[in-house]
Formats: sequence, structure tokens, C-alpha cells
Amino acid sequence: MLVFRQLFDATSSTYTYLLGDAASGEAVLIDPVFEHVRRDAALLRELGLTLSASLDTHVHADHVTGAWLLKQRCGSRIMLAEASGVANADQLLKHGDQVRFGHRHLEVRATPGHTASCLTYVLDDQSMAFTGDSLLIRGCGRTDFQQGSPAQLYRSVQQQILALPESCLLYPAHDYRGLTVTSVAEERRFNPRLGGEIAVGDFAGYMKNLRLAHPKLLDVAVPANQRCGQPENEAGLGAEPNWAHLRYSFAGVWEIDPHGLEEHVGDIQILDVREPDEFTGPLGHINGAVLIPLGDLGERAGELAKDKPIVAVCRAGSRSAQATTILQQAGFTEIANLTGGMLRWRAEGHPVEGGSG
Ligand SMILES: N[C@@H](CCC(=O)N[C@@H](CS)C(=O)NCC(=O)O)C(=O)O
Ligand SMILES: [Fe+2]
Repeated sequence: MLVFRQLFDATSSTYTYLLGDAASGEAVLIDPVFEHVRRDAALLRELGLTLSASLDTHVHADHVTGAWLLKQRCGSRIMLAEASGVANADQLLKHGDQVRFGHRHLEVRATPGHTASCLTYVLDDQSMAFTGDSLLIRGCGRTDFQQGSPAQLYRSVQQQILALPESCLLYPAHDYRGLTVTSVAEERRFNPRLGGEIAVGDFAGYMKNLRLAHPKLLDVAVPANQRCGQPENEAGLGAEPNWAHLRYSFAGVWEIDPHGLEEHVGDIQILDVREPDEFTGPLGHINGAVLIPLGDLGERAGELAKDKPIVAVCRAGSRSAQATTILQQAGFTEIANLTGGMLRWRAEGHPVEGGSG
């Protein structure tokens, strides 16, 4: 079975795509974004997938790729076009290559024109293609920098993308209006720049008069992407919490599991955010836990020490996840959520104060 997820970066309107082969657990990410590497790694872990490679469709001008950082975290190989001339890539791709993940693969098609080294990745059964900025939904990438060429882009789109089966779904690298997917049939009919009877001369005229401002991040993104997203100064990357073994969840919360909490129980403030009758009820509570019900936490957060990490606890782990957000807003930095709450704490046999059974 194919695992497929479409992920979004709201800052640059970039889509990142996760493709996995459930049978083997191998996955690839197309166009990961540097700031979302933690999110993407958490999702891969939650889905039980191993990242074998990250693939960029091109040298992006508007965001920094997550390729290098993913390699540090997941050991994934960095792949993009040979024609990109970048440093730090592990495999340079050419038209006709295949990128395997488990029993599935993506076919590499060269689709230059937005940049000189743009690639489109086509799924093995031609049911989906990842077009980067070569074809956007009812649009296409600009051609006014990074060796862009309207004539080349026209040819690429007609011969490599719109020549795919009509039912093939097309997933772009960006959409600025909130659309998520299109198809070959739709773009052949409705793309105002490249569909219908539009000829290369019409297209070139359109593209020469787009009058777009340069991307805000151009001067930062292009040099960073020429190193596949390796920062010039790597010192800031150590900002991961190290007071316990924590995991960053896809929901954006640092999580600790019962075993990790018990290991550190003496050095941590345990904050129970249930109601008083639950605290003294059948599930009991963790020895030494301070009770502040979630509804009172905003006002009473000052009762907690700032110099000791806090783990928030509730019945099943959802109210306590919200508690971590409230604590963050109140200026606390070392905070985590007990995964699965008291239910999991007890199920795994950790000691309980009060309670029954
Ligand atoms: N305002 C955006 C501009 C983004 C932009 O220029 N995007 C490129 C892709 S890297 C493009 O081709 N856009 C086509 C369009 O906006 O029609 C930014 O500052 O990042
Ligand atoms: Fe682009």
C-alpha cells in the first residue's frame, strides 16, 4: 500500500510530499522545508516509516530545503538534479533515472524552464506526478531568474507533464490560493498559460509580462539551497531539549513517555491538570504531583518554579498537551507532556499514590 501525505509551509506556501511503501516501511520526502524537519521526522516515526531519501524538485528561491537537516536526523540521502550544480548532494539525478522506495519508485523527468535544473517526479503507475514549479495549478513557475526560459518551460510542460495520462494527478510545489491538487485533464483544458491551443509565442508573451516581485527570501534561500540547506553556522541546531529523552509530536508538543518520566522523577515538577476529584479518584496520581486544574493554569502558573522542568499530566494526555501550550505562553521553556496520561502510566506499571486497583 502507498502511504501519501501532503504537508504545507504557510510562510512560503510550499507543499512537501511524503511517499511511503507500507510493506517495506521505506519513504521519501519531496521538497522538505528546513523549519518543518522536526514535524516531518515526527510524522515519519508515527507512521512507522524510515526516510531513505529527500528529493528536491529544484533549487528553491523562496525557502530553505530541509534536505541537509533530514540527513543529520534520519540518515536520508540527498537527491536532486545533476544540472543543479549544488554541494552536499548524495545522488545527482538525470532524466530517466528511477528513485526507489521499497517496492515503489518515482521516475525522474527533466522539466527545465522555471530553473535550468527543474525535475518532475512521476509515480511508477503514472497516477501522480510532483511537478515542482514547472506546472502550478492553473499557472506555472516564473521564468525571470535562475536561468528561466519560457520556451524551455513550454516544451517541458507539454512534452513531459501534459503528455501524461489525463487521470494523472498533479501535485505542485506551491499554491498561493489554497488549492491542493489538479490533474492532467484539468490543466490541458483550463491552464490559462499552457492549456488549450496556446502556442509557445503566446506563452512567452504572457511570461514576459508577469511583473512579479522577487521572492522575499531569494538572497538567503538560493545560497543555502546550493549547500542543500546546510546552515553556515550549525551552533544554533543544538537547541533540542536535553533534560530528558523527549519526542516532538506531529501536533507540535514535546512528549515524554512514562519510562522517561520515572527516570527523571526527582528532577522534575509534575503538574497534574485534572480536576480535584480525578486527582483523588480511582486512577490516583503520581507521587509528588502538584494539582492545578487546566482551567486555573493561566492564573496560577506563577506557583510553579521556572528553574525546574515541568511535565504536565492528565487522564489520557490531551488536556495536559494543552497545558504545555499555556505554560509556554506563560514563559516556561522546559516543558513536556506525559504521553497517554495516567492511563498509560498505570498500564505500564509505574507507581501511583492513592487510587484503586
Ligand atoms: N511572494 C513570494 C513570491 C514567490 C515566487 O516568486 N514564487 C515562484 C516560485 S519559487 C513563482 O514562480 N511564482 C509564480 C507565481 O507566483 O505565479 C515570496 O516572496 O516568496
Ligand atoms: Fe521555485
